[in-house]
Amino acid sequence: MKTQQELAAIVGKFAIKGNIKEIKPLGNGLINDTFKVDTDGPEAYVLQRINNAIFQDVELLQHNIECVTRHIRAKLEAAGEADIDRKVLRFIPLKDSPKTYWTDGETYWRISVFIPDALTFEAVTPEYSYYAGKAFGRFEAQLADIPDTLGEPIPDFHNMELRARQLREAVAADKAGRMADPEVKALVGEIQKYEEEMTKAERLFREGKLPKRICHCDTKVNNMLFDKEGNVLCVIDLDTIMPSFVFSDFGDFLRTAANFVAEDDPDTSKVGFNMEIFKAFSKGYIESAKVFLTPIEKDMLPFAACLFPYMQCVRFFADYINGDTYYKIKYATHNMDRTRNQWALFQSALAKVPEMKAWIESL
Ligand code: GN1
Ligand code: MG
Repeated sequence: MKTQQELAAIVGKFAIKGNIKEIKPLGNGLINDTFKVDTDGPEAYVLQRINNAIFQDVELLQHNIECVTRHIRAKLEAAGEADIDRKVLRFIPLKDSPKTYWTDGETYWRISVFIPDALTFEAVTPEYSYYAGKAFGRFEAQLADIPDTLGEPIPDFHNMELRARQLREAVAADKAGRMADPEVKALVGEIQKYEEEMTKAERLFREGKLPKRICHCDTKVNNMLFDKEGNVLCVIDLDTIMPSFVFSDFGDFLRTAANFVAEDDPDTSKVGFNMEIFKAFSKGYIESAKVFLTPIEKDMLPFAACLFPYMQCVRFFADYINGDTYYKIKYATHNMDRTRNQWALFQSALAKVPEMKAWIESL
């Protein structure tokens, strides 16, 4: 952990306006460390330590983010939008270079302008889900004609074949001795029964039937800023923007927003897939995304709603079996609770596929 003085020295590398008044922790992401920097100048800032164990190519990552924010800003300007600084993130360059990150060779840092009077939520109503759906569909539509080439900051991030393989590798290595637990062993078997079905998007891609598009790939409900009236201001947490199936954004939003409880609630009897949220979100999403969505993408949206609880279950479970090296945990069995929760959500979503299909067809 860095001291206040050390954090202030890092902030001092960037071309911010004003003097630092206070630096305090912000939000609850599982990967990066985030702080709010208050100043005596006109704006406050968000300081982030980029987790470079996970994002190993920070240069590429910031390149992606700069291209995306520049492109969206240009679109907003062309559309004559007001208040653009609240609708797209703005990263601050260093004092002595145009780069938007600083490193001491070990840790990596960046600063963006803090968007004032914005709200984030860990849970949303159907009405807000509808706005969120419109916003993510619009985000993808805005990026459809980006001229730059974007890389994959985490290669094959949402590739289910890779995630299934990583689970198999974790089980085989059993680094933390957790395979001795009969519950763990049984759940591995249950999960693998669905592997064939849940990896079908990758096969369709190889057959040339399913496209990849620039997606956000971390559309958890708390990665979106709303204003006080419920309008979506912008999407944050842009590290994972990369070419992916549209299922990524559609599925990961519902994974968090349509669960009746948080992703780590240990009481699985409360977990379930909320169809009201699904209906509102998919309506909004399709309204904005219909300009580019192909029939196969649209038909597979119920699949996406199942894929993401499944994939996240596999990812949390592999991390648990590996001895908790990826996600931040607050207690020893945190990843196991997350795994059980996502498994229960997957089961609930699966049971609702016919209802989801009927709704999507009606839109
Ligand atoms: C991580 O950083 P955060 O908390 O927004 C993870 C997502 C997972 C999520 C699960 C780079 O997101 O993929 O869905 O935790 N991000 C990365 O809560 O792995
Ligand atoms: Mg986040």
